[in-house]
Amino acid sequence: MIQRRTLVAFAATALLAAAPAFAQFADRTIKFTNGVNEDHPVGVGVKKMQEILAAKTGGKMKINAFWGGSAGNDLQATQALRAGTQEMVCTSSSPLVGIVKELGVFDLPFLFANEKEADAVLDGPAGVYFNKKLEEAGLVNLAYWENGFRNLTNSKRPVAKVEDFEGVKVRVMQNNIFLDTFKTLGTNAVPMAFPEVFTALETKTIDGQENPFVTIETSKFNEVQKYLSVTRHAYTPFLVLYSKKLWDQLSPQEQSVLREAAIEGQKVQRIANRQLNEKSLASLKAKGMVVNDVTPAEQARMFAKVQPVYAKNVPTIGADAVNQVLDALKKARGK
Ligand code: KDG
Repeated sequence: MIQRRTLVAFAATALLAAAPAFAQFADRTIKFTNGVNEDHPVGVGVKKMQEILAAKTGGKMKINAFWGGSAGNDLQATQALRAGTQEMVCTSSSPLVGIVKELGVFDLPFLFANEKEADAVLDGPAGVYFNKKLEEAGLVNLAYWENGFRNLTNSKRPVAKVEDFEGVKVRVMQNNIFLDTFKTLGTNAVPMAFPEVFTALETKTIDGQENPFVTIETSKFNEVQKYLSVTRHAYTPFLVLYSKKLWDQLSPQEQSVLREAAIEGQKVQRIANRQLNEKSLASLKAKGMVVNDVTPAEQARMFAKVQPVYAKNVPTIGADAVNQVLDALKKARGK
């Protein structure tokens, strides 16, 4: 029978032994914002980050997450990071093209065919290239998480062929390439921050929007949208950004544990997003959305119609950035 005083002495020794292990971490509460709700797989990634920080820093570094755009939209948050007044944001790359124009390559329509290609580009040298551009803008990208393949919802009609886009008032992200793409397809495209979308749909200020199935479901767009058309017209990455001004104030150990946490978060977030993708589609159907596929032939017609978007925007994005992605794509496709 171990004496109680022996156990207490052992525990005290263990704590004293551990104390120096966490000495290099300061008490920090990291503000993390994004536009999706906590039941989106971004929540799975954040939970994993919180677990790792708790274990590796003895609970000294904590993430305080704000969901559903409650603490501002992606662009506002990103500017706060650049100013050094907020630590982190998980944001789509699209609204940041005014800050890092090269990110526009990810908005080119029908760029990626599947998640495997997206991972190959983002997790390879091209991803490093964009991370350097982000750092020059005061933003440290800790990892690429997944928003996913985007599909159109609207309250007017099924969109099964190019002509069906005509006249639909579609919200797009605050991004010139999405604006060009949806205008070229014939819609009345309206740029708008994500947190405003649900109300705009509810009040019929707009007819439609476009997002991955998981975002459509976790943002409850099915409550204000009738039609879901599986266009898969673009793949959007999430950036897990840290303010460089605040990053530079961290110790090497603190920086290292944050990078580790974000990469572990990436692994579980991508898996959760892909597992939930098909479940969300089934759930949206069960909740009454009228879902239509778009045939490969019609997708090809859509792609052909938006070719001018490439010609118009590639010079602005920059040939270097575009070639980084196209070269990585060729490699991923075994060409
Ligand atoms: O913070 C992330 C959200 O804002 C994200 O869902 C962005 O896909 C997006 C959109 O349509 O704005």
